[in-house]
Amino acid sequence: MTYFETLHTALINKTAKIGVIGMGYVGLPLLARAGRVGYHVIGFDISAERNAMINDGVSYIGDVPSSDLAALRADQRIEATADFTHLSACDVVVICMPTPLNAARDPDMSYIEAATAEIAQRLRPGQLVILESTTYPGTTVEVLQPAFDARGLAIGAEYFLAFSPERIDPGSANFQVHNIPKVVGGVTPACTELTSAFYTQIVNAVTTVSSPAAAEMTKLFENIFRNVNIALVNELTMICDRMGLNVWEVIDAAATKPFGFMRFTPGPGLGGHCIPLDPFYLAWKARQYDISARFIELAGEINMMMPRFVRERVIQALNSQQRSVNGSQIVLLGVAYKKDIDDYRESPVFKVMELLQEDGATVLCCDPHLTSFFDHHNHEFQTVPLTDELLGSANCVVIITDHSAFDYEQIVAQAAVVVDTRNATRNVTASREKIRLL
Ligand code: SAJ
Repeated sequence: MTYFETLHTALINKTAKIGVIGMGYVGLPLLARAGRVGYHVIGFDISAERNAMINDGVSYIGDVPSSDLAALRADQRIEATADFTHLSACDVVVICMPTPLNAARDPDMSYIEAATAEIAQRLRPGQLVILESTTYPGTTVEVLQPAFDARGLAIGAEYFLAFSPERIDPGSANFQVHNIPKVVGGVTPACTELTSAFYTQIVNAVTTVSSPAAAEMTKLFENIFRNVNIALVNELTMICDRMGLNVWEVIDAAATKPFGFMRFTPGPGLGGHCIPLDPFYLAWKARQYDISARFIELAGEINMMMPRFVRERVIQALNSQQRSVNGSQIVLLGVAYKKDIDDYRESPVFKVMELLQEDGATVLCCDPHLTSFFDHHNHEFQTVPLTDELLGSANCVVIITDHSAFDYEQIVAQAAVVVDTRNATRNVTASREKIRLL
């Protein structure tokens, strides 16, 4: 039998051993799902703490219950290690490593390069390598393939390589690994077919495309679509402000259109580990083809204007109380980058806090999902509990994140004035004169 036939059979009958590099919010759910459908899965992470928790059947990712890990451990289907020599035992190796931006806001490929080097050292005939990390078109063929080809194996015959973007939406109640369709692009048709055969065992729909670059571009397109549409509604907010129009009324009215429209809402800025960052992976690569991704650059500029727009709203709100920002106490409600989660990466709260502090305000933060948080300089901030006393002592309250746990009736009743960047108070009827929407 050929290496292709051997691996294809092992993928279908679940005797293939799977390796997943990176036990984060993408890798751990994938490890658990692959184990659940019957594969033996080895998770690779440099964190001894994460590996120990997985091997003890204890989860640290909300989407993966500890009970699932414990059951998989009891069945000896999963294990975690920092020993990358075990990669040689894996028939499939999936890379789920971070792809952040560096200080110059260019792609930081160091995690991918490190994983590639570990795999290349141990690459053997019959292995399939899949990159899932969001990255610029060309990464799989330009960064991974040369390292693997250097081992002297023939791609598509002796080893196999593909890209399949992760689409995990942390904390989503409706979409988990098994019901998020997968896009697959292999370097050769055999690579595509084996990768499709693998994911067909673990997700409910697989779409194949003609190359890894097409799959890499697909993922960026998905997230750039969101980024530019959020920027559009943020720009509309600033225009409506000048015209004295209520942008939320306009959005609600536009959303009555049953086709050809998709609702996005303004906010204090763009947070998260995907949407603000992914577009710059494409902009960076496009420049190498002498084309500027103007939409992406413009969207980034507009989204980055929102914290200052919030500051303007606060100035207006305090002005209505005959107060200056300087010397005021301002309470920010919400640190997380979106509602009902504790993730605050790239959260706009940091820029809003910085601007108000520069104006001389004392700023306190409440977030029911966080007791403390760190800024980019690794300074730790403690959040404060939301109480009537705190609200009453504030000269202005700003809703940054529309967590469901907040009692918006209480907030409006107790606060002197509220700047609501999410229209979270839409259902509050009393004291509406205290509310300033974006
Ligand atoms: N935001 C707005 N207005 C909107 C939507 C979002 O200001 O109309 C802000 C959010 O407050 C947040 C940022 O944009 O600060 C990003 O929000 P997001 O809803 O896009 O959430 P993310 O960053 O968790 O995006 C993830 C992405 N998932 C993957 O990349 C696999 C994205 O593709 C999903 O569409 C999104 O989750 C989702 O729908 O929840």
